[in-house]
Amino acid sequence: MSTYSSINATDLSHLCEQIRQWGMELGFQQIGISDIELSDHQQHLQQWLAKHYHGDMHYMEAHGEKRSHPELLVPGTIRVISARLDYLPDTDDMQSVLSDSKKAYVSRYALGRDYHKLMRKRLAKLGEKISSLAKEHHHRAFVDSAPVLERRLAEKAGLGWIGKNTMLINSQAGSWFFLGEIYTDLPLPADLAQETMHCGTCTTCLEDCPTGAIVAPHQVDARRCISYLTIELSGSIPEALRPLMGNRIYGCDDCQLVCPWNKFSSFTEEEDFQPRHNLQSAELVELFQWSEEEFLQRTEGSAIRRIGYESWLRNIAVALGNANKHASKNEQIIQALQNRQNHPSEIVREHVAWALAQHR
Ligand code: B12
Repeated sequence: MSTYSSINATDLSHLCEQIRQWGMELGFQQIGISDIELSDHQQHLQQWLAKHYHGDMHYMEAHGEKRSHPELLVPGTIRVISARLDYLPDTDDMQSVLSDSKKAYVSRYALGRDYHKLMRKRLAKLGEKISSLAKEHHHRAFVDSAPVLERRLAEKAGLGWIGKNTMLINSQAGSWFFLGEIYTDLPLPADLAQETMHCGTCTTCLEDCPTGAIVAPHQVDARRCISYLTIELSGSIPEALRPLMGNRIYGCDDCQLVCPWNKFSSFTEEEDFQPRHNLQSAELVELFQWSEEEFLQRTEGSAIRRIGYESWLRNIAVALGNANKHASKNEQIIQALQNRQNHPSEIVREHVAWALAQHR
């Protein structure tokens, strides 16, 4: 890029070191830099779309080649700075919540404040700091929402490998982290890409996925994934999948929980990611009783709010249908479901009727 003809290689490698240091100061655990060549994964993405694994997530097919061509999304982009932010809060044992069918399992990334804003703000700050040294620097920060192939970019930046569960896995930090990026027109030296995958012969995630959504190594059929069913899908959850969802009411962590690499993960110290309203181990019945007002108030600033009250009740109804089927003492559950039998939403009524039928 001619704009930077005045910056020499030494300046650029010094700038890279600065970027890493600023990244750590801003609370990221790791920063890596990659070029923008993504054509091999463009093919994977195309095949995934062709098989309709994206279900109703039409945004996944809506941007042409922008996802695999960063320079089409932000003209002039030649490098991507990827950042890792660990999110796992130090909560009760996750397995014990999952195996207590009266409790609600909320995926660990969603227990506290929504990560999007927090991360984008920090990336924007990092971008500003870079501009203070490279004056004509053009950049844009992304977290999740834009057509960006985040995991492949992070893999290329040396942050980990894409595992069989499709998560980006880091050999020292597991996979309980978010990714975010800065697209830049600075010709920064790229880091060494992660070339090797360390899943070996392990297929635990494929075997333990409750709904069999990991249909082959590195391929998730989102239409079966509990994360998709509880968060992305609006409307009716396919009946055949409901009994397999257990008590997972928002997202699912099973493919990370069983991953042996997660024994190397660390808990986050971010105040914003600490659980609110006891969501790490709340009772299903209690959450099902929240009014719409309570839902809106208690999920303020949380990612959960985006699914809306109707999907919230729908998801909990399914979990209540799966709760404690074999025990005789489930009156409290049946009562809670009956109280919602005449809810104005047809979706809620249908899932409540299904749940009640499970207890008959
Ligand atoms: C759409 C989406 C979903 C969908 C679809 C998931 C999926 N696997 O695609 C749903 C709603 C199901 C979902 C769920 C979750 N998601 Co999500 N999701 C995304 C999003 C927006 C796009 C992902 C994407 O591009 N999918 C397209 C497919 C084709 O890509 P892929 O599955 O990753 O497959 C890649 C490889 O496996 C490879 N590949 C594909 N086929 C083949 C075949 C072979 C043979 C080989 C070798 C390779 C290969 O190429 C693909 C492209 O690189 C990203 C953010 C972003 N903009 O990137 C977040 C993101 C991936 N999600 C994230 C998270 C945290 C989750 C959940 C853990 C949330 C939860 N607890 O419920 C679950 C995990 C489920 C899972 N195992 O993926 C994080 C992941 C961080 C990390 N450490 O990897 C991201 C990066 C968001 C973020 N900014 O942090 N998600």
